Amino acid sequence: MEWWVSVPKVELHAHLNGSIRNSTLLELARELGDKGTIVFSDFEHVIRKNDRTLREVFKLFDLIHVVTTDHKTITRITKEVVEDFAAENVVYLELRTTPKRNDSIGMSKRSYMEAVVDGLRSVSSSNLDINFSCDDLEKFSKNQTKKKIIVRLLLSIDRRESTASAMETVNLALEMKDMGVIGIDLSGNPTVGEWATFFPALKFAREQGLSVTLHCGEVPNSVEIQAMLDFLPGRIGHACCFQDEEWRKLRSYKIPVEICLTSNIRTETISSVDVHHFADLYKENHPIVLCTDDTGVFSTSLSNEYALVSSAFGLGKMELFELARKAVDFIFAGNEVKMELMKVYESAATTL
Ligand code: 6MZ
Repeated sequence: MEWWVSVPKVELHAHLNGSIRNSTLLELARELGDKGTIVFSDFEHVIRKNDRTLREVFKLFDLIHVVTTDHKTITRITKEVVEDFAAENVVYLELRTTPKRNDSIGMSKRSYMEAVVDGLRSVSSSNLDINFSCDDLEKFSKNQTKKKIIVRLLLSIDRRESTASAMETVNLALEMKDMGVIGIDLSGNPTVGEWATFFPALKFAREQGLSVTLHCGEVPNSVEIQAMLDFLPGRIGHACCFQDEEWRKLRSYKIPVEICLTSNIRTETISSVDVHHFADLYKENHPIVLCTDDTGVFSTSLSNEYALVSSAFGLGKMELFELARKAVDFIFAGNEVKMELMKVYESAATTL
């Protein structure tokens, strides 16, 4: 097994519907093709395409949502995505997803999220133990026989949503705190929507004790990027299209950055890995965490992202281990979970 696979890892930026296995996506599409709901060959062509611009990625998400958005499927993909992360030794996962309403199949944002939680519940098996609620952490940490993964949920607000819809998502997150929901993410096509639309809901979320992470700077937009940084989110994702003033704010506010190398390169948000801002942020010791974004859509894995950092920037084993370990500082879960993860890294350090 490659070393990066065996090292314990923390994943903080993973979108549920972007992390579906290709095999599952094709199976679901084939079923809908057989029913005549979609044309399977068109779908297959898009799924199998490797390089996509940012615009094409969002078209793909709309297509993915056509085949995944019913309760049974949401439960299934949640289970599979968690199992896939656990299989490559992700020990803590913050999984984000956009609660969806679809009246034609009786789906509300709440029932969508309940289907996600059902998926988490169904993960436990003979060789894998999951913890997704703070209540059971003590019992979970005592069980030493199985592989373990701690999962917490972030609810995403899609940039296509209105203020009222964003507020509904925040209220849902508050209602579902005891089911492992700990925060809010703002994501979706960065060329759509206005910061002012989401700001009231994000501000309310933070006032109510939820953590907030923002997709920030996937496209150039100085006014929005600066407003986002001044909001002082708990973390931001991407930070690709920053100007000098935005870098200055990011550094002075010390906002942790979720780095998604493969995603940024595949969507051509960054022209090549050697000019990626990872290098500068890493050298300056700015808080960063390696993440996947969408393992399915970008055919990557967290281990692959660590391997990429090693080959592109020449980081050795100890440096990569430290990078993985430091991610614990930036998780949104509380101290109890942090302590648990610190124990995992202490024990892993003895085997280096
Ligand atoms: C912005 C992204 C994204 O929520 O249906 N999403 N938003 N930038 C990205 N980088 C390329 N990757 C994924 O997962 C899919 C949704 O996550 C957001 C988009 O809103 C996409 O529709 P869920 O589980």
